[in-house]
Amino acid sequence: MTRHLITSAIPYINGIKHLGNLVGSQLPADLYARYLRARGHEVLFLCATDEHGTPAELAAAKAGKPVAEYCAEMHDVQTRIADGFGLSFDHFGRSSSIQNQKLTQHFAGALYDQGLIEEVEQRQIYSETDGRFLPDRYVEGTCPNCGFEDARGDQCDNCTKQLDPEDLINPRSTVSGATDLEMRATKHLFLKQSQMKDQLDAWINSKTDWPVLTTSIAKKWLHDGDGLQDRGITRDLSWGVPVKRGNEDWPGMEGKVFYVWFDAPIEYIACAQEWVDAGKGSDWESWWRTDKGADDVRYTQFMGKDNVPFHTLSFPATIMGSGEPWKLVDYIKSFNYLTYDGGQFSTSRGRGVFMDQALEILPADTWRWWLLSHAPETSDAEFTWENFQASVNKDLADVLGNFISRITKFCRSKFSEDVPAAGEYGPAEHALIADLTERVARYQTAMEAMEVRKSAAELRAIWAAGNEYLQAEAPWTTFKTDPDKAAAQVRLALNLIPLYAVLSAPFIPTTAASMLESMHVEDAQWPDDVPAALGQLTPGHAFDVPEVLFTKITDEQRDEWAERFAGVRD
Ligand code: B3M
Ligand code: ZN
Repeated sequence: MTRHLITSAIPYINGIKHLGNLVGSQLPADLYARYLRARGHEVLFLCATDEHGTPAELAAAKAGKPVAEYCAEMHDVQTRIADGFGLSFDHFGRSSSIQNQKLTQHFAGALYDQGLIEEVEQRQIYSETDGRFLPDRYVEGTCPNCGFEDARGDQCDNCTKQLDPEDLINPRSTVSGATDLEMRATKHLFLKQSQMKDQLDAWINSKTDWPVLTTSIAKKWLHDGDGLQDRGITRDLSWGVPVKRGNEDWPGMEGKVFYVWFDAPIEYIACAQEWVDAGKGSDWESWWRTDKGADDVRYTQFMGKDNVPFHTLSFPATIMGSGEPWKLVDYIKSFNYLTYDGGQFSTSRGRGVFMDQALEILPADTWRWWLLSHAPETSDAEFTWENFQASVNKDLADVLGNFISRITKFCRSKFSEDVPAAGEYGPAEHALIADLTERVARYQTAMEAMEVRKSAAELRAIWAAGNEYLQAEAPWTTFKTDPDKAAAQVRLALNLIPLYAVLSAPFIPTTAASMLESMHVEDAQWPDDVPAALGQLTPGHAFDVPEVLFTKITDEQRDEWAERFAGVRD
């Protein structure tokens, strides 16, 4: 059994994520974590909220709250929603944790000691009233191009011209409205990634088994244009990890914090410390330090394609550059985008379904199934209400739900709520067992390879095999002439339910648990031996006919939701 470390990209704190965010990182990571646990592996599955940077400060200001308070509240909100979706994190941490602060400062110190950090003089806008340097987005004024009065320091929203803050006429601070701004010299830290280009290049080239989506993005950044650029890793914000090297102050860096993309991936490591400090585990170093046992760990990361450069280049540069024995990622599974009904999801316009809304209207398993079975793996995927309705009604209600309800009800009406004892299996039963044995092997192969859509398709085919068997053998007809044979057919069909539950649990964990509960199966095991697993409900084993597992989506609901989530146009 292998030890598996799994991380999902950590969602920004500034608001509730939409379904496109969910399917691009947290949900497939959860699928994989649940599958590996079910196969008996030791798994540490970590995620966190990404709490620093301008977006967090701006969102807090908009909410009229101190940023620390805003982040704490939003972390609770995101935790609740993650629970609602059944995301089985071993720990859901916070990048603003003290553990991450210390570790980020530690990495900066180590990189400095290795000669990989350069101090660069820059000129930047300073606000006397605010007593701070202002990032570009914190300066507004009149656009020199079109005269728009609320142009931002980085861009004019009216004419879209890219700007520098010193281009603005009558510039003012968005923090205080102050106009006593001036250009001043200041220093920033740069990580000399360019010096590590060869090392990173060799590392990426060694990853021949990675998805093309992942390696092509990494190679583009390594080789296109000017190649790998040195990267500014400090910002003039008050919210963030204060710039230090280890425990020491960094002269000239007073009042500055690390850039959010510098500290966010370090949270993957700090999160393991938070997990231990929260009393949920022990020995985080055995997961992260190759000198402390992490050599045996297989580390897999999940993320949307926009996050790939940071995980294939910047974060590995941080780790490799430190000169310390930290664990590097073994496999990066990345995703394209999910689009919404012919366009993009839009937070500002409320377009598309957001995680909290999704849970308000339907059970999590419905969303999990649709999203995973349509995961944007080889290309972007599109959410439409028609497709969602069709897939829920067909796959979940007609195929899986109907199979279970039909066979349990039939057994109750003709025999009892116990597994019938009579009859022997014939050729059709043996053929079904052989077919399922093969299908389960194929499903496992797809799951192991993290081929999400393919896994869903294999699982759906496993469900369908049960329905086809019932359709062909028709125990309700057999019963009229040969009740013993019908009893054997029912016995096998009932045994499919716990098998389906265990196989389906990574996709639809809540439903799987209630399937096992109605079949009175505690402590269900993965079917390493499918024929044996299909004999686990022995004659006389009691069960209950389950409640309706999946309710169909009506045309009225579909149309109502399509309208509700279309977004307000501005
Ligand atoms: N928070 C972006 C995102 O949520 C960013 C990921 C950080 S992963 C270290 O897509
Ligand atoms: Zn303009």
